[in-house]
Amino acid sequence: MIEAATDGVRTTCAYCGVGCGIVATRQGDRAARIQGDAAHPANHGRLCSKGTHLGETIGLEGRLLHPEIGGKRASWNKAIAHVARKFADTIAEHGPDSVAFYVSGQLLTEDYYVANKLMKGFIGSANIDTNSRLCMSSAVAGHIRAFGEDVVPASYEDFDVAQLIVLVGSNTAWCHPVVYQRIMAARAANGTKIVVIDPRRTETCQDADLHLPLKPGSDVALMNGLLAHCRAAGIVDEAFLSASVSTPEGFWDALEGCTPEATAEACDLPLESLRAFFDLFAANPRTITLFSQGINQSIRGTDQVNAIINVHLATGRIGKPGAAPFSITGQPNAMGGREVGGLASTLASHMDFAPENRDTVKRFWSSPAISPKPGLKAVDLFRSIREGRVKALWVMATNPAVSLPDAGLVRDALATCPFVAVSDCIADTDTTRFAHVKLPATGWSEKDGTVTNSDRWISRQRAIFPPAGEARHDWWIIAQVAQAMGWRDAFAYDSAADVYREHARLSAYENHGKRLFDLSHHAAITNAAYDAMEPARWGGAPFADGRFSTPDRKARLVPVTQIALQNTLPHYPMTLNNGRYRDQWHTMTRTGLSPRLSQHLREPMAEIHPMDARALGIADGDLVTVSTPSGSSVFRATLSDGQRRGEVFTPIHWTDRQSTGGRTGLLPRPLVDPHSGQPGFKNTPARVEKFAPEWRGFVIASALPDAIPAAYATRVRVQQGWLVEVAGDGDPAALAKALLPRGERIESMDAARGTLRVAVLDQGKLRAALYVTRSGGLPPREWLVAQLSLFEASTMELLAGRPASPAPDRGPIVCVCFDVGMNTIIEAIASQSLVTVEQIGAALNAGTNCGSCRPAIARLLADSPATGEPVPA
Ligand SMILES: Nc1nc2c(c(=O)[nH]1)N[C@H]1C(S)=C(S)[C@@H](COP(=O)(O)OP(=O)(O)OC[C@H]3O[C@@H](n4cnc5c(=O)[nH]c(N)nc54)[C@H](O)[C@@H]3O)O[C@H]1N2
Ligand SMILES: Nc1nc2c(c(=O)[nH]1)N[C@H]1C(S)=C(S)[C@@H](COP(=O)(O)OP(=O)(O)OC[C@H]3O[C@@H](n4cnc5c(=O)[nH]c(N)nc54)[C@H](O)[C@@H]3O)O[C@H]1N2
Ligand code: SF4
Ligand SMILES: [Mo]
Repeated sequence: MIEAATDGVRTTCAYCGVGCGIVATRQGDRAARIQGDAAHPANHGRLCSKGTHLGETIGLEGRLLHPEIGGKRASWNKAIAHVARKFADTIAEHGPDSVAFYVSGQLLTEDYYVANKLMKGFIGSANIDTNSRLCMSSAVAGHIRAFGEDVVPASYEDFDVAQLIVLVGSNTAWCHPVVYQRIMAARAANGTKIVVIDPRRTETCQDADLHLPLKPGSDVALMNGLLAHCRAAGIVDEAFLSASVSTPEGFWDALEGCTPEATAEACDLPLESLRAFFDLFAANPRTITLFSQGINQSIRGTDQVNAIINVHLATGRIGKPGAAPFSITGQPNAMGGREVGGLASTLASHMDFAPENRDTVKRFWSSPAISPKPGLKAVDLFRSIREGRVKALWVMATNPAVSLPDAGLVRDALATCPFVAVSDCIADTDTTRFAHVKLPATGWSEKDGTVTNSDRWISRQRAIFPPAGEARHDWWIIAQVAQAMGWRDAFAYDSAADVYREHARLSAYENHGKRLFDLSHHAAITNAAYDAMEPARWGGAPFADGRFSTPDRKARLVPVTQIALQNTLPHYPMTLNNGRYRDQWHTMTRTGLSPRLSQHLREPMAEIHPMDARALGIADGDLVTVSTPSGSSVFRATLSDGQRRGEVFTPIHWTDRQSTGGRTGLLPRPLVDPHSGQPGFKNTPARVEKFAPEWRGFVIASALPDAIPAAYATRVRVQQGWLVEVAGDGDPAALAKALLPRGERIESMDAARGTLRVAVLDQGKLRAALYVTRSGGLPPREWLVAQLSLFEASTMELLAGRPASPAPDRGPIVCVCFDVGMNTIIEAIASQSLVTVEQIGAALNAGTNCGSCRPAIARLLADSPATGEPVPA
């Protein structure tokens, strides 16, 4: 039932690295109809829930509409001159390495290119790092070690012909939903086998043949065990190894102890599951191993990446249709950032800081001062700011006050840094609160340029609307500052096309086949051709000829060994794992605006195994404090046997802007991988304790003040306003006073039960309401949320928190496209004897639009007593 369109503006989704094509049809000033682009090779018309509901995030709410200096509105001329002067003065006094940019995989390639050129070629420092350091840098380091170049040797078409797809440390069903649907389609058509390797049983496991819930951080042991098994089973490709791979001395000897038994023990997995995996691997040569943050975000991330690549190289499962290691990218332009060299450790255009590359790039840019060496990586960069060595910082398109590990230290750094400029499209984020200068950037629906997705398709993002207020494109802002710093000619770009041409020329410059990344076909692209550009993939089928980007053209097997990770500490006996929710994007500055997307999971939950919960005296729905050596925060506990014992999982999305609880960003340690500098977000020693507030409750309101005075408060968007879950001590009347607007007030209080209920009406319409209890229950949220801004409910109903004749409770919303709740689905399964996801779709529409909830529906089917079959563990 996907509706795909071809008329309208053809652009690319704002969110993940799947890179789905979108057709947006403008409807009025700031509204657009969003549909999948049937002609786009990444999605063929499909969109997930986030893409489908982009329309709810393109209004002007919360936008930064004009530049600000010191919190006051300023003209662009003044703001640009101010930033240029601060940077120039700091450089003059303290040298080029005293300034830095911290940028993002959410910049377009053109923005990224100009920022990188300014810092590395003109300021002459490589202190430009990107949030991709937190995301892909271990994959980059692993690729360079194995292939001599950061190339992802896979494409989505490989899923269509693979026999086996192994998903390692990737919750694909939630984080790359359209890729997941493609995998499911391949499975339906060809019987493709699916194995998921993840400590948690996620929705990605729903249709898997096998789930290996390994001990966190034991992926090297698992892959080494697999490799040893491949050798024992005689499926090592000796011909490929001798022609195309160099094998270091002693490589195989080091794997001798990696028996299935030792591996099962190291990974804490049942031997039979492990053998089942090894057998599947041996039997299915066309294998894709897709991996993401469960692999990259570890202090052994680079070794984990090479452990996976080793298996593929040794079995010759690379450079052939349906066979490859596949590092899937997270952000919409993570790949584009790698192409321009946006990391502090790369120079430009897939070149490093080797003298010949520096010479090439310097001549190409006619630049005065090419950086002699790599710059500071993100975690070190913020440490240097904290220590006063870096004194001027420009943050673009990222929210480091939330997303870097040890956010407390990062906030100290931002607070003490003598000069901080932030380019964002949103006015008030946890990071813009530290900015001396705020620069308004155009947002997704206004931007114009290119992005590169996970499988190397370069696609256009095109504007649907003119820029909001005085917002400007990021490349323009950077080029203006560069010009004001004196580099007029080198940054005299007229358009995004102008920048793109230069970027394409650099990729081809003195390349001579040394690097696969080569856009010579676009070096002279005209403005018109750029405007009309269809998605274009670079790199063809990488390594199909068995030749790699190393000097001897051979790939490298990299010896890696499992080390014991310190996942617990004396006062922190559990391990914190964390990651993403299906319908929220990072720090929620955009998805948080969408009432529909906020329906899926309305609170930051701490998922705990029921046995651990029992031992800690925690019941489902209790509040809990999760503490680590870096900080602590309160979450709502949810018990799940899909968690390993000893582990707790929390979402990364809630920030100070939404909440006083659920702040995962405060918890991870700032420990990094030694090769890539990527933080080990995924496993942090932690302690979980019951948090017992005197009262708990919730607030619905059409508007809210910035700060909510409660020990625990987490907010999400609902139609017409906000829903805030709260808990705290003392007199809840103080909360009512702080949160509820003036108006006609109706109130009920029951001192014995400790309940307080207040509703505020304005000319008969419900404006806000508060429901608090000390020991009793609370009314369901859905009906009340639906009453906001309506005349309908009676005083009696409002105070009761439910209608006089209640409709059945739908339960938590599963399908956000058609508003179908869990209870409705469970009821339909039972009463209509439904046994397939398709039948549920036919009966209720659920799962028939974007399809993001299909794994959740499958889970409800599996759990239903009538149809259920347990998922293999
Ligand atoms: N809905 C949504 N989608 C997104 C994003 C978003 O914010 N929201 N962000 C995008 C971005 S930038 C990125 S980088 C991607 C991330 O996409 P994913 O990598 O799929 O996302 P995560 O949820 O961070 O982590 C994936 C899994 O790693 C597992 N894991 C933890 N420790 C280990 C371990 O030791 N070994 C193994 N094998 N697995 C482990 C976790 O249990 C988790 O299920 O998602 C992109 N897509
Ligand atoms: N604990 C923990 N921390 C993590 C992770 C984890 O798994 N666990 N994952 C890490 C990963 S993989 C990633 S990618 C990061 C993401 O972390 P961040 O990059 O900090 O998260 P976002 O919320 O995407 O921040 C993007 C910011 O850019 C703004 N923005 C959007 N578009 C534009 C634009 O075009 N121009 C400008 N100038 N601004 C724009 C948005 O409003 C927002 O403020 O988080 C990392 N941090
Ligand atoms: S999978 Fe979803 S979030 Fe990712 S690009 Fe496609 S529509 Fe956007
Ligand atoms: Mo990411």
